Amino acid sequence: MMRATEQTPPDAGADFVVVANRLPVDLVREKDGHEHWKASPGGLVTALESILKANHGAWVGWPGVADAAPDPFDADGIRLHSVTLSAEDVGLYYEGFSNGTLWPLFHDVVVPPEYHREWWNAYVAINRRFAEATAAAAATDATVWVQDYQLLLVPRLLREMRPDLTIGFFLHIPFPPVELFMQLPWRSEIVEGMLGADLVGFHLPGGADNFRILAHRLGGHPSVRLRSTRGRASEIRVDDRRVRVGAFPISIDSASIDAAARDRGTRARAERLRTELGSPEILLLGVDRLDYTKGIDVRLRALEELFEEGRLETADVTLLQLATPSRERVEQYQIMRSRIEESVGRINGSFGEIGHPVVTYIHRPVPKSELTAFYVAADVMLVTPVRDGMNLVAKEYVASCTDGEGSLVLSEFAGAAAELRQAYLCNPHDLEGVKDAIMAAVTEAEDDRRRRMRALRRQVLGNDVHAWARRFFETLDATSDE
Ligand code: ADQ
Repeated sequence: MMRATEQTPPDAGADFVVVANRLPVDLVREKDGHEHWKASPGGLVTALESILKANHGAWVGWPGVADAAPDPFDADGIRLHSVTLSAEDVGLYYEGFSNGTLWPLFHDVVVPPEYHREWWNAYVAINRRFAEATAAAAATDATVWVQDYQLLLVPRLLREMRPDLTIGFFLHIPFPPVELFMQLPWRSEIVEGMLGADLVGFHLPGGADNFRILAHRLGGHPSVRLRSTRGRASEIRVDDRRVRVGAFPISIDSASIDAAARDRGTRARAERLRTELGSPEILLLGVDRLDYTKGIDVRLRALEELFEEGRLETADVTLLQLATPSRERVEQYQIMRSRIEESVGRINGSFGEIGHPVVTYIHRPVPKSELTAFYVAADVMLVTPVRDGMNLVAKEYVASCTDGEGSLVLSEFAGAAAELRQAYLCNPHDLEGVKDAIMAAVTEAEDDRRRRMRALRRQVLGNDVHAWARRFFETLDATSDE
């Protein structure tokens, strides 16, 4: 990887800069052909909004449309700087290296990662483009927070361009075991890229441990040394710098979801929804991006067998599965989508009645307010990923169970399982175990179910996304002060 050249800070840069693959906006095209940018509030925006506004904050990212090159503009009080990507860039850097190589590799190789040099070359070039845009947007001594697996090289590139900056990096997906990571032809470059940050954060201590070992083996600096854990994050010495490494489990805006779930309109919508679904005795719910890591197939197979074995009565039970379209041009996603849709068809063909499918499948995104009503309506939430960094859906469901009713079936392979110990935990590779967890969630005595939900709600309401961001920044500040 070529070294980047040092740059002079801009005169009027931002003191705090978030760098993420996507800007928090969508391009909206009106019926009359008029186009405009609309803020798309995700979890990260919610977490960082107050810090961004209080610190002349800026956000650097791709606006989500090939070749779009808007000048810097403001959305909801945040300055947005676009990184322009051509359709070819998107194919190679985003769909290719990010989602065809890193995503499956970091999710325990659930589908085979592909290693292509042209994908890698594009990834390097585009990471450099993000680093340059950030260097141009950040004021002297600013703090920069780089997000996720699409930008693993940015911390180092940015440090070479702008040694004055304090740089944090957070990975939203799992960091894989050493033996799997070692498959990557560009493993040293990736680890060195991440080591450019002052603080490298993961959801779980396991990911942080994997990274520490790899940094030691592949860091490429003769002086990479590990120090014993102190407090929240342990440190790695890279030449004369210290890099902190730690676990920061992300969360949700629990209070606002709790409030939305208590809203009268939401509750009325939840009631109507149950009626529209044929007033089932038990409503099971799945909410996912349509992704092969999410284990939608696992829960469909479990349900099919429970029906076949007569452990669940089809007259009593309905599954509502919401699956947001995702990465539709990546081949593995097309294969998975047709498999899932085939299963839904098979289950309804075998067990549904006219006017009463046992699985209702919606392949569209749902507005947030509607989603909360779905959570409120559900009796049992099924979260069965084969691998997931955290899984916010599990936490959103818990925050929506304001009356203390509702059961969460949760895969042990979701990061959320480390905190949500009172869920009905299951191993998604053990189909009998998944079936037993669903049955326990459906049949356990009400007192026990409520006791579990109380514990889950204490966890989720007591640890929200604001606390997550605060913990990360306090640790980052402490690192740069030293
Ligand atoms: P994701 O893989 O996208 O995130 P998740 O954490 O569940 O997974 O977040 C999905 C978000 O999209 C949730 O806020 C959910 O409400 C929303 N969503 C999902 N399906 C939807 C639908 N049909 N309609 C509307 N909204 C829908 C990545 C990692 C996760 C990690 C997060 C945050 O893969 O492991 O938890 O980042 O770090």
